[in-house]
Amino acid sequence: MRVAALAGGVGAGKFLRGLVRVVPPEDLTVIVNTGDDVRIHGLHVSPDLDSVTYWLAGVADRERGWGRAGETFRTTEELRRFGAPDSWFSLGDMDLAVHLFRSELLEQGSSLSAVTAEVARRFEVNVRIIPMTNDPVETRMEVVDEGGQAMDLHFQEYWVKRGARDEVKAIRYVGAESAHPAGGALEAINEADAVLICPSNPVASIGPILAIPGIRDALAEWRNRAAGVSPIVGGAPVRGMADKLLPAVGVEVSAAGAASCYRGLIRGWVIDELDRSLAGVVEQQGFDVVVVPTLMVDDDAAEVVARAVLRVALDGGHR
Ligand code: FO1
Repeated sequence: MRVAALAGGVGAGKFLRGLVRVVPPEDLTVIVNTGDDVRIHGLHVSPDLDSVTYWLAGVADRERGWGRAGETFRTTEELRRFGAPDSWFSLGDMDLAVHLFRSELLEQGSSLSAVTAEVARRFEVNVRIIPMTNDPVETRMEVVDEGGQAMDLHFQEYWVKRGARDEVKAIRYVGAESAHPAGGALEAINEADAVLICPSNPVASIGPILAIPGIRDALAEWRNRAAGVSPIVGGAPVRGMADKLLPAVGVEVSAAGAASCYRGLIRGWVIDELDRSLAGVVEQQGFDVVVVPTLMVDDDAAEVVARAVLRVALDGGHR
């Protein structure tokens, strides 16, 4: 069975570990958000591509979510002592190796797709991980600070540098409208038996992927075999900033609100047991619903979620 999955960072990484217990890794293509990509100390950092790779490789830090387990931050600490302007962003010492490797290959003319495949190979990950595009796309946040000052920030400046303290007015995926899907992305969707949306932020993670011309249409065309997992449980994101970003696009912070971001794109939606009372509301929006425990505390829990979303993508909902 061939499966294509749209993915952001940590939530996707946890989920995909469950999915590869159900689907052979070589049958799985993961299309990953690159709107969060950022230049730090002159290096190309791709947080979501790296999170997906690290989780699938089994080297991710489960508590922190991003970066590698057993990581040290000596270089970042030293850069902070230097007063390096980008040292608000913590790059682990082992993680840094990936950014150096990626940046050098990109500079030599390799595509992000090629570098991503090379990194996955070195981590012995057999899943096909592809960036949503090889073109530059940047998620920008129009915000207002505590003093009423308007600012236009890179997503990582909003999230990491300023700790998501600003009020979000609008989100833009700059460059998306003229970007092309990376080679293999549309084919993976068109040829899949099931297309899945990982439990990732609909605005910061999946929104940029759907903004790449062609991807939304491909999903819509195959919506009868597509389904997603709610990243919102009990009215709050499992982790991350969806509670700040969904209201900015006029969407309620709930499993039903998150589903509404994908109306016309998927048939099925997996929600947590805590949100069972919302199942009817989600069904009224036209989705088949499956209710399971979605908190992926370990790979066994992630496998339950993976089986549930595959079931609803292929056969419809069972409550
Ligand atoms: N998140 C933080 O909150 N602080 C950091 O310093 C930080 C560094 C970082 C470095 C590499 C990487 O792959 C991810 C990193 N993240 C960090 C996570 C990242 O900012 C976001 O959580 C994702 O972009 C959202 O998907």
